[in-house]
Formats: sequence, C-alpha cells, structure tokens
Amino acid sequence: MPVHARTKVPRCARDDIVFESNIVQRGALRSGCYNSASMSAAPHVPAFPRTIFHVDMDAFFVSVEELYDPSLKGKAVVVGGQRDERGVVSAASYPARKFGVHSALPLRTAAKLCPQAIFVDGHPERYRECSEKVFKVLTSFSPQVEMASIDEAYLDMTGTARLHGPPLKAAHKLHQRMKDETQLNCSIGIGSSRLIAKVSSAQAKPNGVLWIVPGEESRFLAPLDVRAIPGVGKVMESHLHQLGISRVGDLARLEESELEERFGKWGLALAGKARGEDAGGWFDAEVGADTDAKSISHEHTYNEDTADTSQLESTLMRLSEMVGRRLREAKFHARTIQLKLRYKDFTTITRAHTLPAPTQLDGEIFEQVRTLFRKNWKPGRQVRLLGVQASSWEKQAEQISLLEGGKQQRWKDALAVADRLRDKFGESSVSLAAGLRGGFRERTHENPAGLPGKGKTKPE
Ligand code: TTP
Ligand code: MG
Ligand code: MG
Repeated sequence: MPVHARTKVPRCARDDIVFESNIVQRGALRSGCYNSASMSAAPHVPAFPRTIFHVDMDAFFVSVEELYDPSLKGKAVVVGGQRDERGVVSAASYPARKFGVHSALPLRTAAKLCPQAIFVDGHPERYRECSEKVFKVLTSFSPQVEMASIDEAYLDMTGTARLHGPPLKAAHKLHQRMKDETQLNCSIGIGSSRLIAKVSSAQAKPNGVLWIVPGEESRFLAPLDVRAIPGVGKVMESHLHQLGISRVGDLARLEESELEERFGKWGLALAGKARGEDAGGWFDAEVGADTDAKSISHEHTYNEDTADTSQLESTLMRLSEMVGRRLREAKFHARTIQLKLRYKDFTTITRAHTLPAPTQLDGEIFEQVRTLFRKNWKPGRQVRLLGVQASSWEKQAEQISLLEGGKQQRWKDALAVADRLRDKFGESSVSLAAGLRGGFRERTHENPAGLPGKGKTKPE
C-alpha cells in the first residue's frame, strides 16, 4: 500500500498536491498526481489526450561530479569554477540552494552567500557522456524523444499504456531504469501538453514524479507564480505585475484580446499557456519535430582582463577547436562564424562572417574568427570575454574542389584522431599549437546544440 508522505513537500509547497512515496521504490521517490476533488465540475477533457513526459535530471552537473567524488554527496556544492574566480555558477547542489545559490550567479557572490560550499571545476566531457546515457535510457522507453537541453527531454508516451501501464506506473519504471543505468536521480512531470509536463516536473523536484490528470490543467497552474510558465522572464514578469497579475490564474482570467493588444502574438500565446496549452513558440511542434539546434557556441571569461594579443588569439584558437569538435559530433557543417567580444566595461560586440563553403574544421573556423577579431578589436583595450559561435547548418559540405580535397581530407583525418584522444584523455589533452597559451579549464558556457536527440528521434 502506498503511504502518504506529506512531510516531503515539493519546493513550492502545494497543499493540493498529494505526494505519495511508493514503498516499492526507494523511499526517497515522491510520486503523486494532481486531481482536484471537484471532478464533477471538471472542464472539458479531450477524447484522446496526449501523454507527455518531461524528464529532467536533478542538479545534473553536481550529481555527475558526485559520481566521481562521492564525498560531495549531501554537501553544499557549486560547479563552474573556484570561489575567487570570475565567471558564473553552472550548477548548485540542493543544500547550496538553501543559501540562495543558483545557476548563473557570479561565483564570488555564491562564495559570499555560502562560504562553506565546495567549489568544483566543470567537466563538460563528463556531462556530455552522462547526457548520452540519459538519452539511451529514454529511447529505450519511447521512440519519440526530444532532448531539450543537456539534462532534460520530452517523451511522447501517448498510446504506450499496453506496454508500460498507466502514466504513473510507466514513470516509476522509467525513474528506476534511469537510476539503474546512470546512478542519477531525475524528476518526471506528466501532462497532456509539453507545457504542463515541463511545469509539473519542476513542481515534482527533487526526485519526484507528478502527473496532472487531464482536465485539471488550469486548476494546477492557477496558484503558480507567472514565472513558472516557460518563456516568462523578468521583463515580462514586471509588465504583468504592473497589470496586477502575479499568478497564472490571474493571467487566465484576462481576456485574450487584452493580452494580444498589449503584447501582440506573444500575448496570445501567453493566454493559451495560462490554460496549459502548447501555445506559441517551439512548444507548438510535436515531440521530436522541431529539433535542430540553431547554433553551437563556446565562450571564455578571463580571470583577469587582458589586452595581450597572443593570449587573446590563443583563446580564439581553443574556442574554435571546441566549436569544431561539437560540429563534428553533431555532423553539422556551419556556414556562418561569429565572434563575441566583451570589453572590461561590459560593452559587447558580435561580428559574423558567412563562408563561401560550409565547414567543420577548427583551422577554418579560427581563421575567420581571427580575421573578425583583428578587424574589430581595438588594440590595447582590455577584454573580459571572448566567444566563438557557428551557425547556418548544411548537412553535407559542398563539393570540395579536387585541389583542396586532399588537404581537407588530411585535416579531417587528423581532427578525427584528436577527437578520439580527447574522448579518452579529456578536452585539454590535444590542442593545435596556437591554442596552447589560451589553455583554460573549460567553463561550461555552451549552448545545448548538437545534443543527442536533436534532429533525430533514435540514437545512432
Ligand atoms: P537545470 O536542469 O536547469 O538545473 P539542474 O539540473 O542543475 O537542477 P534541477 O534540474 O534539479 O533544478 O540545468 C541542467 C544543467 O545545465 C545544470 O546542472 C548546469 C547547466 N546549466 C548551466 O551551465 N548554466 C545555467 O545557467 C543553467 C540553468 C544550467
Ligand atoms: Mg536538471
Ligand atoms: Mg534541465
């Protein structure tokens, strides 16, 4: 018999959500469904509601680091760099979050808020490897999987009841399989839309499963802060506050036309989202349909600002190598290369160049980005951050000219060897000569492009 475990309430405590700990599972898994008592007044339920799972790993980078150093378990841990470094927190453990530490906070602020925290450098190759394992587990469950970032995915589980049982049972099975295969905890939100699944997984965290029964969407969303709606950021929040709207329920009560008048297309989408619909933006697409990443980028923030040309260009080389590697992993060829340059006073410029033929070679990316840098950097001016971005994909490189072909192929072969060495010995084990002085521990400012599951629904 399941036991009610109302002592372990979700992060934003909701009296109306009943969480049960399933005694078959480890005691820690909290599981429940949102199904308000007044079902007689239930709104319209579609005849064939979709069943979407949103799976998100708990404190992902921290949990991966704990696998390598179990002494970190249960402690306040910050991943992303050392306490006295510039740059930002990538991930914070749940004990660290109690002190107000969260992703994107400056490391030094995190150290002030939580002096006892253990600061750990990030290891992107470890996270990518674990992300691939996560993806494998998910695809063993449903053929329709779409990774939405390095640690989360949507699964369309509609029509899988005969195979996996009803939603909560299927989610327990998936949760257990994830734990067995990756040793990591995840939280699973289940709903009739991607939006509901995403919001409910956040409510279920950490280590929980939450099913929003079809028909209950609006009632589930109503008491939540407007920020719980994906896409509502600080700016939109303050616009809404000015209108006296702070909860999703307030939003749902507004006339659609009023929202449209004030915020245009986005206002209309917002009205739909407040009812729990996949209205607007990429949420409209079927799971697995809108998948291709738009760009791949890497950035580096210096501990000390610098105006040293060779150091700056070495960093660009290293960033180009990292971008090139990700392009090759994702089997993309990029036509547009962009430089990002942030000065000491935070003035930031971005400059892009479109290549005559698409590339995935480190040297070609570097050549372009260095040209952009030399054209746009004012020598002597202190630089805080550099970034390299590749975009405008083409699946196949255009016909390589016969003369150039041999050279290109030799580079490709050499880079394939370098990639294999990096897989084995870590990101910094191989570098082109110019990159050496730019050597740095990777900070994990990478966008989620080229993730497993992006652009395809089955692993290769
Ligand atoms: P999240 O899933 O947002 O956060 P999380 O897994 O650390 O914690 P939880 O889901 O339990 O709330 O992000 C996944 C990883 O992505 C996170 O561990 C680190 C990385 N990340 C960054 O590097 N920078 C960021 O600003 C964010 C939000 C995440
Ligand atoms: Mg997560
Ligand atoms: Mg996530």
